[in-house]
Amino acid sequence: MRFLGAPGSPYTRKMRALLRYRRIPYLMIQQGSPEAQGLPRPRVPLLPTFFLPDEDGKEVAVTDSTPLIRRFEAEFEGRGVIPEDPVLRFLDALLEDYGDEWLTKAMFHYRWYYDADIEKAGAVLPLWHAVSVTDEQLAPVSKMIRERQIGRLWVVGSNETTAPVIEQSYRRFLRAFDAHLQHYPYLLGERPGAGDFGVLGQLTQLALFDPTPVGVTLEESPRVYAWVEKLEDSSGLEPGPWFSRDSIPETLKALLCEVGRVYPPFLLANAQALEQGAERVETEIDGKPWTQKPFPYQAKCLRWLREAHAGLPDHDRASVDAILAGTGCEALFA
Ligand SMILES: N[C@@H](CCC(=O)N[C@@H](CS)C(=O)NCC(=O)O)C(=O)O
Repeated sequence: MRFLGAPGSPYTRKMRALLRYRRIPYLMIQQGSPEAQGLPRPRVPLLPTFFLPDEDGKEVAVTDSTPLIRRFEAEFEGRGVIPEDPVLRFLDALLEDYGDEWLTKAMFHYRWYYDADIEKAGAVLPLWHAVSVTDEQLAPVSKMIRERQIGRLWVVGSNETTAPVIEQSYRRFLRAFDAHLQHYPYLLGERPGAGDFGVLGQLTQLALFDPTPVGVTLEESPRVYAWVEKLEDSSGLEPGPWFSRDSIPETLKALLCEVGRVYPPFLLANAQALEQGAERVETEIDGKPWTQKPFPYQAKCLRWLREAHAGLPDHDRASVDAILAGTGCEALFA
């Protein structure tokens, strides 16, 4: 299995950690390296890009970690990350989506909002492409990357209005996750699910790389920091059981409350803005104003979550609804 990736890409780290845990052998080709030349290109260039056979056995470029995890689940036996119980499977998908689509706001925001983070990322990111460049060669590339990425902050909705919402939600997430980890090693019990890898991907940057959120993480939860480094290579882990649907602990419900506090209001307002062809999403999240350009991909995320919810057998959906009742997540399916 070959893929193109970079250490500063949270979705690369998500998938690399997944492959390690699943004991699927891989080659990671570094973005910008000589080995990366001549590789097939995906329609939308995103990291990580996997190179996998299509129906005719021809190697093609494939992106998007969430469906890739499902594909690998079917193609490789053992150490699966998708729970068999449809109720747990649904919770896992919701948590993965929150990691991928909400925590990424914190990740991108912190990296390109404060000077110390901009400085570090601008200096280090281009060096991952080629370590042996001169400082003279590096300087203009760092400048270009900084300007380009700061210019993209709007994509995730980071701006002066939303900064406090993003930052407070990251702190609350850390506290809720810390409380959970005091009793259970993973989101859904004794084994990591796709949701753990979604959250992990963003945390490899927030907890380990960017100075401002690294500081926040250590202040709020050294435990979360430790969890990230541990899960990143869990090839040696012998996993235990998932939670049972009838014994979802309070600490997981508290995490779902944090998800429900911020993510559904965003998804719903985003979808509505797109439907109405509005220029901006204007809403309130956590009692504070939120404004950003609509994000079409996240309208798809809402649709997928709704399809998964609607596709549950009635008694399973009732169990999911009972677990989500009062968390705020139920608003997604109202
Ligand atoms: N939904 C995709 C998101 C992947 C993604 O957004 N990757 C980022 C880097 S972490 C990217 O390639 N952005 C475009 C760029 O940097 O040019 C996934 O789950 O794989």
